[in-house]
Amino acid sequence: MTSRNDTLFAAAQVVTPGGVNSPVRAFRSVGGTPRFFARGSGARVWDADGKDYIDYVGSWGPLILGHAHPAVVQAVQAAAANGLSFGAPTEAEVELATLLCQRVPGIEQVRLVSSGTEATMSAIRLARGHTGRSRIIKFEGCYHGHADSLLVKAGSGALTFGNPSSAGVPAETAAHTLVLDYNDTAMLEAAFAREGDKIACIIVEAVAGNMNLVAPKREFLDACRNLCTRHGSVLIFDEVMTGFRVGPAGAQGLFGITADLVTLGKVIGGGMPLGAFGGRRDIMQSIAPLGPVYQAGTLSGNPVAVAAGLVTLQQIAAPGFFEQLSARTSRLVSGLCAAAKDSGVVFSAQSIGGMFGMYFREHPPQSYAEVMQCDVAAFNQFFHVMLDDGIYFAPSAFEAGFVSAAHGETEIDATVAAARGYFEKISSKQA
Ligand code: HOZ
Repeated sequence: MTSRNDTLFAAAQVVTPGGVNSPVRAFRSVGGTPRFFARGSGARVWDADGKDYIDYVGSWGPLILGHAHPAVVQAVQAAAANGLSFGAPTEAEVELATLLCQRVPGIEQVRLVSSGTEATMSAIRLARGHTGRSRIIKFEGCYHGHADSLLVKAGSGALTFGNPSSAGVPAETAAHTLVLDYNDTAMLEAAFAREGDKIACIIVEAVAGNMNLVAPKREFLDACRNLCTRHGSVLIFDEVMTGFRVGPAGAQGLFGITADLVTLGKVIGGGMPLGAFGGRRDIMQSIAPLGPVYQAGTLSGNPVAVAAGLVTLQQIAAPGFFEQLSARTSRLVSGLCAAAKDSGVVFSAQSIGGMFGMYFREHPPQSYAEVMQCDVAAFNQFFHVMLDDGIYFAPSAFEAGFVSAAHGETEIDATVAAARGYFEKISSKQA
């Protein structure tokens, strides 16, 4: 019998390229029909056929409180009742900007935008405008949204679908982007030795989360910081994914390194479209209307999105919030690893705060090259068995997963039990 998901997917493909509004949703690398979701509550989502799943995608990171958290829904409803958009300043924007300045290391001034892509694209322009240089450094497998200069050897859907360097990006634009290996300090030092005076900025995911999860080496992040300082380049930490996710002060707080500019998105909008970039005051003052770097947006600082973001940031400031989120995420990861080990399945996993990576490989990868050694076919099989069992992981071997505060031990243990059942089954088949 054709499911409602199949019917909707067929209809969607007629009117939308690939049937989806963002490629990572399309299930193309894992195969099968994407689930069309009708509703979500807490840690669970329900698809168009009424089947429910424990959700580890969380809208790709924003839903740190889980789906339809009552306080967020109430704040959104109240804000909407007062008007959806003004295209003029509001008091709540000042409150959110103040909170970001207080909680994110190095942010002295911040500008609100509508997405993570806008934040990174604007931060790059600002770094170039501020330094008067064109060259930027990014790392292979890191994804910073879909602006032209950043779609070079990118991660996320670009990597999943085998087009890490997008068509449609002029060679002249890509030529200004120098792509280096993540976690390769020697390569980074050599690049600065060669052309440090031409480099406007480094943009880096301080914990890479768009080629699955790759933890940074301490010396690599230190080198990013020190080389930028020495050569007058701007260090941009892309914390769209890690901000308020790996800890209360993001990756900067976790590693004790302060970037010059930080980009934010996902959690700061609590599920609504909101991004931000901020950092050193002297750099931020180059932005219009104060300076010559132009940046704008009709819906920037949208009051409904800001209301969702504000209440989310208030909720996650509760004492013990991150300790509990981290403990739950590491319970998931250690449960999965133990289940695989007991069955002799080649598998590893790790977590940082509320995000995690799973790898069909003996050890967590430390580089893009090691990520590419993961067994994608094994992941795809695992993904589908879990999906049938009501567990929704990201439909790609190259994405990080997310746990929310709504994931209790019940959900985590049910997930581990389902994985254990699968691992035991495949190991008995192999025996
Ligand atoms: N940045 C998200 C995780 N890789 C994906 C969002 C999207 O591309 O739809």
